[in-house]
Amino acid sequence: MDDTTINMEHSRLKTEDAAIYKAIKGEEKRQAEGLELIPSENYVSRAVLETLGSVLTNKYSEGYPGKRYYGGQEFTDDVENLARDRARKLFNCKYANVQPLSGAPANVAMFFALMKPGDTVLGMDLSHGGHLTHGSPATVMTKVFNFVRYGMKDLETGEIDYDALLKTAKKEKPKIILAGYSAYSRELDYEKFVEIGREVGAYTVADMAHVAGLIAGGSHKNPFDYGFDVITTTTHKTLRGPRGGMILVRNSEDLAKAVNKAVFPGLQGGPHMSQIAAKAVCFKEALSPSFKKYTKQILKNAKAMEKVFHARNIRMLAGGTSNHLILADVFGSLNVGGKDAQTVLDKVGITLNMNMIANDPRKPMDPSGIRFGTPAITTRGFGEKECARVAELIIDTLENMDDANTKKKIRYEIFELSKNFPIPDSFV
Ligand code: DSN
Repeated sequence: MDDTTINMEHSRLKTEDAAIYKAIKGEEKRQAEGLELIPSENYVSRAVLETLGSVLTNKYSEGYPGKRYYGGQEFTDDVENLARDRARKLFNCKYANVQPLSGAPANVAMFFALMKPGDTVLGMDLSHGGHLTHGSPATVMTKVFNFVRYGMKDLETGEIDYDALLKTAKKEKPKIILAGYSAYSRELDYEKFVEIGREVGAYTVADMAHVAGLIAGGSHKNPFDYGFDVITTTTHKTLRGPRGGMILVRNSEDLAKAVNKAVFPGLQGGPHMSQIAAKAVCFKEALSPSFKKYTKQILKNAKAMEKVFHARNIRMLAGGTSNHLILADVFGSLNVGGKDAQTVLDKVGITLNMNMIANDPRKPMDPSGIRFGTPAITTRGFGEKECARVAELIIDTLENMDDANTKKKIRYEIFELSKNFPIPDSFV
């Protein structure tokens, strides 16, 4: 496909490392000719890509602007200051640390900034939509801190059990109450979290990785407006920036100092300056009026998909969506396992991921659910009409798993849709 704007020349790489060049070209084609529905993925602008490939990658800059351990920092200081200023403006807070390499290290640094080993965190249960780093026994943090879980009261509405949360908080006396998720499709009641946090003397921290863009664009509530102390995030999901993480502090200088120390030298060495510069570019894009429009459309598009799933009687966890993602129980509704669903949809050009659902009778490597969302296809220019059609095609595929002819027709339709909505290269 020649008309895709993510097609980059890479002429030097082509002659000097043909194997990597070939893999990149393959990935470009895969991204251009199929639909990306993994809700944590997106397409960055050409400006972000160019920044990632800049000479900033050559530089070591341990420390923070004005206080580095190596010379030659006049330009890297500018870069990091710009990234921090734009982040603070975007999320309405006093302090920003833009050095975390990604979301998991951002959470690790945040834990060490706010707690001592043995302290307790109250985090959302993974099977109710929480994140691995919020206390999954598979993570090393559970050997250092004590994680206690909370979840949904009603799986069909997604309502969080705030009474149980308060009761557990009073009993467990957590240092941190963590609000945030990676497979939950509703908005959280931040006011309630802060109320409970204040009652038991815990810090309130939001991990907004999935909804950072929705918050930046004003389409979702900002936890800081309700008194949250700290926010962690990635920058590459709805925020549509480079892979990376960030920790924001609402207004406490002491907390901001603790966060800085925990990131460097506590956890990381030299910050990745090309990533930090690319974060700054993405923040500038997210501050533009068109980004607000983009995030509103993400939500409308998810609603359009929800409508089709409702109409065709496919069970959605939490009863549907109020954000950018849907978690559908395809095993319960269509007797198709999540793994098979992911594989067959990949073949017709729709990429999404299998996912555990609450009370899942199946295993993580072949769960009952699929998780999908609208950030990337909305970047591509899809509106409600196209998203509703994609939802129909997902269900058609899963209802015709063994029908080669139907799958061939669907693959062709996806190919045509992708061609008509090339990946854009600029958002300004
Ligand atoms: N892996 C990310 C996701 O897909 O939601 C979260 O870290």
